Amino acid sequence: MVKKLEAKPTVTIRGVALFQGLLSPGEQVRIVDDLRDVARDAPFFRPVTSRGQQMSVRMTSAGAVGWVSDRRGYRYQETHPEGGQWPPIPESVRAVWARVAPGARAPDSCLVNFYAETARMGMHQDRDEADFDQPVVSISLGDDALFRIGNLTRGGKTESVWLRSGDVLVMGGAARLVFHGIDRIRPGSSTLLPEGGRINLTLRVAR
Ligand code: MD3
Ligand code: FE
Repeated sequence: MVKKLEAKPTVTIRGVALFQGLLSPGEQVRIVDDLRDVARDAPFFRPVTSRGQQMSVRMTSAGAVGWVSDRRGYRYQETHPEGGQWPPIPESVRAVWARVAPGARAPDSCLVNFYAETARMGMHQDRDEADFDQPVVSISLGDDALFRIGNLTRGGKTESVWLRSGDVLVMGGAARLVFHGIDRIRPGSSTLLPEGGRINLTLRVAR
């Protein structure tokens, strides 16, 4: 029996495919180790919105382009805000994309979001990418997070689900442009990150 390479979602919520427990503890540790190297080359920064508000989530990126936000607005760019290129997307991370989005183009951007105890992310759409036919893949690591999914326009009824370390989400098709956010994390719910908190990776075809 060979190791299964393609995965099936455990549940689908409003078109978002959730693969619960897809990553083994060993795979999660390997990804976190690889992210330490990413953060050494491309340190986490605190983005500022175009309205001048600091976001509570800290971010960095890997890949040809990274997502940045400052008073000039949101965009993907080839350099870290402090200068220099982004490090390559680790193989341990690209392997997850291959398992859950085998037909898609290769990702050229991996956004790394770090949530300390009180960090959150308001409801928004991901629409800075060039090709909405390509999926977005999210990997949850560390503490549990309450993920909220809404509609194709702001407002209306929403549904929530707790994301746990090792869970993977795939946003494709009609779900690609749905509003979504993170209401809160559950501090102390995972021992993966020695200092606590949560890391979310979002793999994208940005260009
Ligand atoms: C649904 N991140 O970085 S990941 C983001 O947990 C972002 O850090 C959240 O939203 C986080 O933009 C949620 C799950 C996710 C990511 C992208 C999506 C859900 C999505 C794009 C479209 C629809
Ligand atoms: Fe998003």
